[in-house]
Amino acid sequence: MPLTSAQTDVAIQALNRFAVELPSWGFANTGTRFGKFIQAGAATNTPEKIADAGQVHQFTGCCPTVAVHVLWDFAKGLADVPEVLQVAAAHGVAIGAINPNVFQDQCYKNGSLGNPDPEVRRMALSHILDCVEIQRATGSRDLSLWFADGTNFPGTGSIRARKQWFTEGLQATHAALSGNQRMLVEYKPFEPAFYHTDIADWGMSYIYCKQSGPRAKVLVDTGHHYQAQNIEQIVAWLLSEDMLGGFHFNDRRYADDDLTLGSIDPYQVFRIFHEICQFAFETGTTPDIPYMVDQSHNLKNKIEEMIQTACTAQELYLKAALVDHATLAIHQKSGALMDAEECLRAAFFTDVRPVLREWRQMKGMAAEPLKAFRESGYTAKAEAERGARNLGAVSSYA
Ligand code: PSV
Ligand code: MN
Repeated sequence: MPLTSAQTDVAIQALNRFAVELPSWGFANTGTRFGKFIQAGAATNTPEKIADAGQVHQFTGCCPTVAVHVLWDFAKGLADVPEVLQVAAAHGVAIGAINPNVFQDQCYKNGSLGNPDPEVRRMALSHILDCVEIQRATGSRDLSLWFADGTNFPGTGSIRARKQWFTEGLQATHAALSGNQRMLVEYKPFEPAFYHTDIADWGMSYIYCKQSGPRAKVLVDTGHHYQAQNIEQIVAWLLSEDMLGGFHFNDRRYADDDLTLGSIDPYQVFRIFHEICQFAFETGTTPDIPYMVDQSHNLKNKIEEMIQTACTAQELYLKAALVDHATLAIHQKSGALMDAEECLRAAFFTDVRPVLREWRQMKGMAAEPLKAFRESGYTAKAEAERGARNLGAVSSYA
């Protein structure tokens, strides 16, 4: 059934406000710890990553910002900021969340802010504070903190001492923020630490944020939950506590494995968006939530995969926006279970692709982003320009 004109209006408004941030690290060749499959056209440096993100925005119209990972994108630290800003502007995007990296250097073997060695904790904090300066220089609102900290074997670390060190490090980070700056604290139940992680779930993140101050909010990475966990309930709670800082979107079948958003369970993503849209309806507000992609693909063409992700996010957000919130509230109050659930199902099964095509055309874009990108010839050009650099690193590429 085609949308009514009232539904079309709701859909257009939803599309006008919806944006999703791309990760710079999703455009370079990456792999699993078992191997790396090189793509000849993948980005080989930060300007290329930003250029590729610009392509995704150009064809989808909903990805105006790019999250950056400091060690991977700002090798020279603050000195790199002017070039990064200039490249971003040239490609029609802005710099989004700043991600410190306190996990890959050798000194972090036993952790960063949770390391028993005070000198390592000091180095980690110093890197994070440098990132706050970069955040200030790029004008980014959010500092996005993820820690690989934890232990691998029972008894090998003091869980409570590490908690205290984290509290101190996060409070010191918070103290450095000013203006509209915020810090987002991400949680993850395991990997790379396989016995305990220092910020394992949303409750731990919530406590650290509360102890740090009002600029600290919880970041929900959809891949960082145990099987069967009710993520939308976590989202609803964080919303009601004004503690939802943002999202890292990806999907997973078993554990955090960076699968494409919605590729395994689109209804899960819809239910998350539904909690947000229902909250907006009930409170008469539009929560300002950064939706960020955190995926890094080894096998699919990286730009195509990001286009697919952005379109999926738009479709699922749109479906959630189309839930008849007023009717749902009546059914919830009267205990009409079937009717309430059907409100969600009706929206979820609505084909929103026609109105999405219409919106794109209204904005001067091609109706089918993936097709248009493929026809643009960008991949062939990138392969020609970057192939030698990418393939030079591999001896057995066939
Ligand atoms: C860790 O798994 C994580 O989700 C963090 O957000 C990192 O910044 C990102 O992935 C790195 O790919
Ligand atoms: Mn993440």
